[in-house]
Amino acid sequence: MTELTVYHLPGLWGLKSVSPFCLKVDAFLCMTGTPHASVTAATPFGGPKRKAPWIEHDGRTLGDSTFIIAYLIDRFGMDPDEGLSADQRGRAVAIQRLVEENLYWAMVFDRWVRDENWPFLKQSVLGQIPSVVRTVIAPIARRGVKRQLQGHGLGLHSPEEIEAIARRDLEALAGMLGDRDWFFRDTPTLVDATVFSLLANIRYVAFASPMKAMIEGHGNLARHTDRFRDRFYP
Ligand SMILES: N[C@@H](CCC(=O)N[C@@H](CS)C(=O)NCC(=O)O)C(=O)O
Repeated sequence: MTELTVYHLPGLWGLKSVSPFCLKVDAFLCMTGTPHASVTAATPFGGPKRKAPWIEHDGRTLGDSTFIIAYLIDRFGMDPDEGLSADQRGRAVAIQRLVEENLYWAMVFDRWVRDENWPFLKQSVLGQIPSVVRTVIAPIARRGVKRQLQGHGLGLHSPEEIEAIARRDLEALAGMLGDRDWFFRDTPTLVDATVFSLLANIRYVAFASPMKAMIEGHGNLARHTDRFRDRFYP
């Protein structure tokens, strides 16, 4: 079997990566014990879609965390979602969309738009870029992310409106988790990795975010994040 190489954005504050999508792939690799080499990339631009994470395996390069995980399940045969019902699989997709297509952008807003977080952003997400280059490209990257936020639509809202959107998403997640340890059964599945990867990137990092207090306010979500970290990143 040829070696699997996984490229991810830098890690900090005890996290393997400050990118939720990279952390999710890493969490999948931890859950399944898939052997691999892990490479920190300074920028996402080496990836086939100019986004991180991406992998190289068997002569092919593949981007997008969901496509990567589907490929690895197919190639290595280890599926944390094995045995889930059609209803659970459907809810897993809905939760993933909530987390990755909506709540993620509230995190992006906090990190890239709030001025107080700008020094932490340069230190973490852009932390592996040589400082002379970083000075030039950091403001360009910030303008690009602001354009992405506008294109998504979230960036058209006020900070208060974004906070309200995030509050609703977190309430929904807390409601779905309830008093269970994991979303669907007594062992973690992929959706637990997906939720962990974003919530850990809010809770355990130096970025200021109103979502930190919201998560603490939902004890079950805070405990879920700690539980996943303690199990897979002791
Ligand atoms: N749908 C993709 C999203 C990946 C993504 O947005 N990665 C971010 C880092 S968290 C990125 O590389 N952004 C760079 C950019 O958009 O220019 C996945 O699941 O991998």
